[in-house]
Amino acid sequence: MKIGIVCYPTFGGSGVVATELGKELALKGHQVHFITYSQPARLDFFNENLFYHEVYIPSYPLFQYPPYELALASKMVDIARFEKLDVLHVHYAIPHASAAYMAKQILRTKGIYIPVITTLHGTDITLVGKDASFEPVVTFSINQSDGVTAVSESLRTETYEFFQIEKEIEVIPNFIDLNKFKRQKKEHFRAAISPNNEKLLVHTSNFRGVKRVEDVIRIFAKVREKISSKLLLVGDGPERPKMEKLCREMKICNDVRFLGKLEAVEEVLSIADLFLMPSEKESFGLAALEAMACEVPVISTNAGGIPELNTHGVTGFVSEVGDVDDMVKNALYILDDANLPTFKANALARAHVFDINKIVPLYVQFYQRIIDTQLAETGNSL
Ligand code: GMT
Repeated sequence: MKIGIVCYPTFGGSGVVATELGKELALKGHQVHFITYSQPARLDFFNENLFYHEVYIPSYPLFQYPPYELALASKMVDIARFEKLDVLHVHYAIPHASAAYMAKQILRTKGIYIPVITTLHGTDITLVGKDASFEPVVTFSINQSDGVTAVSESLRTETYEFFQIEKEIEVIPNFIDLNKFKRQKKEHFRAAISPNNEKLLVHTSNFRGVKRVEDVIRIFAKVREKISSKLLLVGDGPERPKMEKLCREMKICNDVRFLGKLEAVEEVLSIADLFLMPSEKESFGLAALEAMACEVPVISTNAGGIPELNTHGVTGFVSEVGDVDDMVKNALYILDDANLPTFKANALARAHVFDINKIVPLYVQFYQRIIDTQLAETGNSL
């Protein structure tokens, strides 16, 4: 199959999922063409089936806002036409689904029929997409997609609740490469970070408001009063300066490390005892799955799709958004040496449900179904 993948090239969840999906499809013999504005962060190896096409946006003094969507649609037309793509798979509705709709219409005028599949990732529905500035376009472009997937049941439900969607939405959950994300022996690293065998709590995110990093720090400060522990914060984003200030005010800087953006997150997760995800919104919680694959139990909220991943009382605990005290109580329970090994083993077992080898074939089957449906329809109309 020849597949065009459109995504954000950043470290964010949707870009990571799209890139890992493309890499795996290429390894399985499919030809994959990434179309985006810069090299995807995790597109880090050579394979004869992988191609990357950069979207170039010409600048002109008239443009206060350079029209990325138009440049993207033109690039999709070009690649679909000349590479003879079988399917175009766009990740994150805004603006990829509407740009794909435009590309599809242009291709039709040239007698080329290419099915478009849109994968909804979260904030494209739960936050940004709901804004009146985008809602009509998001609704239209989802309905115009030939296939639609969502990364959790919760996101599927929320999409139907908020938007007038006529399409069937298929849930294909996110996945994990268990060969990459596995607990590695990093004793020297652990000894350097927690020299007195303090417990290690970890949080990774893009430090945006919805992640509630302040709750991470407040949970940690209270846990630290009961158990000697350290906190590692991976990632960067708009909330970071405020969080650094908070740590200084709380006088806990000696036990908190801001590590910034890291490629090898699995190395940090390999020395962790507990992962904190107190998010206000989270359609799936890929960062928690990465932690679980490294045998790290999860303290999270019950927001969005997280409970579909983090099983309460088994792989960790889920609490109401903002209930810091409950999350502290649960964290202390897990960190008890009598409980920790069981939670670690359960977290790993649950991660296996989302094994890349089980989930990626679901996408291939979905592509084939949508391609066959479209062939039947266009075949009939020709
Ligand atoms: O969390 C973010 O802000 C990044 C965002 C993205 O689209 O890059 O992540 C969303 O997609 C991920 C991959 O499907 C999910 O694991 C995240 O839960 C989801 N984030 C939210 O819903 C806030």
